[in-house]
Amino acid sequence: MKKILVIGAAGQIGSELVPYLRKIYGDNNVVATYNYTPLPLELVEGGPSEKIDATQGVALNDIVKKHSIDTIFNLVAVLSAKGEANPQMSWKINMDTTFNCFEVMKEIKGAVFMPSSIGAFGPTTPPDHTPQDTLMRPTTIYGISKVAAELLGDYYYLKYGVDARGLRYPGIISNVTLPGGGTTDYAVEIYYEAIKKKSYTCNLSAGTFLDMMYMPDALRSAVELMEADPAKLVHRNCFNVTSMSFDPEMIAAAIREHMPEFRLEYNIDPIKQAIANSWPNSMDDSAARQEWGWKHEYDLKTMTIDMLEKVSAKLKVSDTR
Ligand code: AKB
Repeated sequence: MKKILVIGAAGQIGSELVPYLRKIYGDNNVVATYNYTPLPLELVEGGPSEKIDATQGVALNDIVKKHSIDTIFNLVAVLSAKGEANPQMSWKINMDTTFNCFEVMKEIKGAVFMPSSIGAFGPTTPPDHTPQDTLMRPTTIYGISKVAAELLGDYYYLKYGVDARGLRYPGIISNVTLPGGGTTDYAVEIYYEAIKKKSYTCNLSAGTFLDMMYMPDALRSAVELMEADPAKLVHRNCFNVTSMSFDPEMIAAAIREHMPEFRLEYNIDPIKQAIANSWPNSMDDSAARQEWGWKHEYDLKTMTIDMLEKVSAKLKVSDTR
């Protein structure tokens, strides 16, 4: 059985990935770590946890040894928009953590899951059906750190035998933990505001198409990639994966199917808009589909039904507290 360390377990993906992994691999085999943001109680009570600053290699090494870890899921990242506010801090956190994960796992030839992003692409990348292997010259510090991390993953695999694998995630939409500091965050906020106010002011313009994915597909894709037969992997770091591509008008129309009075307005954030304009409209993820059988389950319609139901229930619960 794998012994897994999840770094960044309090974040949007980590807070759902930890219980998902614990169900598959056993509660005691998945160690949840956090640094500044405390873990939700459910994660603390559900299995082992540690507070750690993963930018410190010695501290990370100690935790890996203490729990006999053989696999790391590294979810620490300062996202795209937040990164532009403090590029130096973003680079340090994103890169030091990534580098330390690979360094620590090189001794034991362990495995590292590293999420990359649509943010790894840039304005010179072909924007439609963006190929798996293509020009990658991102213009954000986040994107630059993602490309560097992808290359490091291949390097540590080739040079040291670290089983490094990763996905280029699109915007992830979820109803448990809010994202923070991303360019695609609007696609989560819109559901919360629709339920609270029946209207939303979007900071990206109509016609801004971006790839997106619902959290259940994001969790499943990470595990399926890490369980994939290595002999079948032509690529490793990292695979394009997507479930849908839409613009703000399309997500608003999907919400209006259930809430005809929903209103969408715009107040463009120039920094986020410039970032979104530099990213693909839609990725080609056929390499993931061919090499390890990736298949999305949720589309815009089915995700919207589930989001409206789950977020409504969540907001009703918090209203009565
Ligand atoms: C962001 O918007 O920065 C992230 C991402 C697409 O990587 N959600």
